[in-house]
Amino acid sequence: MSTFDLSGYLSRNRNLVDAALLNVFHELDQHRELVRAMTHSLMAGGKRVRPALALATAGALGADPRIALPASCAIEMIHTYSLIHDDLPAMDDDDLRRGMPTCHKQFSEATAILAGDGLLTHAFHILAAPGSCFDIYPDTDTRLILVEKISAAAGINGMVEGQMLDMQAENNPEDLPLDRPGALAHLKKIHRHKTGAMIEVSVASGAISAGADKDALNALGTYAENIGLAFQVMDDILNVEGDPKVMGKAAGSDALRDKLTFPAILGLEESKVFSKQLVADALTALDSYSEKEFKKNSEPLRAIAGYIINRNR
Ligand code: GRG
Repeated sequence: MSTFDLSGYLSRNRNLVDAALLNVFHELDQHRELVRAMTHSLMAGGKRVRPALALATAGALGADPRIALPASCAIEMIHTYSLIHDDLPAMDDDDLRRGMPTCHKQFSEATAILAGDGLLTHAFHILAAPGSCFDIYPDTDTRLILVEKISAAAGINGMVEGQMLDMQAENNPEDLPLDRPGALAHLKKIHRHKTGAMIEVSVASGAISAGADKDALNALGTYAENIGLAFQVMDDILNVEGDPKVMGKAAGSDALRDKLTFPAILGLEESKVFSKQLVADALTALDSYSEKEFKKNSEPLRAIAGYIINRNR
């Protein structure tokens, strides 16, 4: 039984990331409406899971975790932009996010669109020109690789495509496969893109920032792929458990017509078993990397994998 204090670890990392983000924004005029809208959402108290993964990965490879801070901040800014745009009336039309009014509710719809655009573009600016925002940062060649990987994960073959597939599934449910294997394969495809890609690139960015070798990148890639999917399966489980209307519904084609989710295809209990199997596979992947210090140093990564399926929001 591990005695690792994950909540202390996550809270220290959150402080590190929040301080670095404040540093990034310190350079900008705080009174500008656009900057206020960006920081309203960015500093609204997200869990900072993706930065924690990047920092924990760099630490697992024996590097100073702070080397992964530029990528961590960029990824959190991109993640926040995606939430701002996802909440817009044209998408999910949500009033609350992270316990606060959504960006378009607090400001205006047009300002929220621009705040998302600002976060996305400034994320790549800080990777290209980290300047005085960070005490340490990867060399120029490494930062260029980070720009390549993070833009690929966030963009048209990653998160944006995942959002598009999700939207199409919602708007055109009649086009979805209704057989269990077909529906499951399609749902995995949506979430590998929509949620998984940014989680995978968080781990990859920590590894790349730390100068990982090929074996480490492979083992960590499999770890990240599994926890990325587990994160979404758990998100679906939490949504079902928080909604009494869906709670009693059986898995199967009727439930699938409501919304394509893991509990709708597999049922609640099998979804829980599936999420546990994904985390077990993630841990097995970490075991496959045999570098001497890695087992000890990767304790935070193991604990985060467990947290992903034991969290309550
Ligand atoms: C608009 C291009 C575009 C993409 C949006 C990620 C996304 C794509 C939409 C978010 C919708 C959603 C609730 C997805 C479920 C999984 C998920 C990404 C949850 C939010 O991430 P957390 O739990 O949130 O890490 P915090 O607030 O803690 O950062």
